[in-house]
Amino acid sequence: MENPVCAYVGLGSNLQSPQQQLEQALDALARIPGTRLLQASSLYRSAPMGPQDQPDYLNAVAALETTLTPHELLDQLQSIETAQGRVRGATRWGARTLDLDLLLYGNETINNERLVVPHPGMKERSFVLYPLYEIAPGLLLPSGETLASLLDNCPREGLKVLP
Ligand code: 5RU
Ligand code: CA
Ligand code: CA
Repeated sequence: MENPVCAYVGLGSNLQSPQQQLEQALDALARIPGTRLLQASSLYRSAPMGPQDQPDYLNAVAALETTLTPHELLDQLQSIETAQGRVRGATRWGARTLDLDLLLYGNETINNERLVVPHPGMKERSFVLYPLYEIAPGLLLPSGETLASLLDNCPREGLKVLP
């Protein structure tokens, strides 16, 4: 396979059986053409950050190896969201059946109208950093920052690993 890169994807759900949504999404990630699912974190439960008038979230992070371009991978992630009933409502940051975020794509920095990588919010979000640390504790970001240093500045808050 040509130039495979490691990509990390954040998964989130707080509607319609979130645990099933995340399990189904992991299965769908494993079936993306040109892509292997290398690792998946545990599932984590937390209170909503941002707008709080919505149910608690389940989150996880997956490591993929892919020969797709970042935009091809983004297209695949969005089609999985749509297949699992994602409805884009009027409210920003509202409840959703499935949210798949491209967190990291190799060591690349991407900034265009469709895609910003590393994912802008990830450095302050415990529900991203702790699951990511579970599967990639030695990770270095394109900026040169270590994942461990980001975690030092990110309280765990109410983040719980699902039994
Ligand atoms: C503002 C602050 C807006 C943090 C957002 C999730 C944010 C969430 C999620 C949890 C959102 C974006 N809370 N809030 N898990 N997404 N726990 O996946 F994340 S909306
Ligand atoms: Ca998203
Ligand atoms: Ca998100």
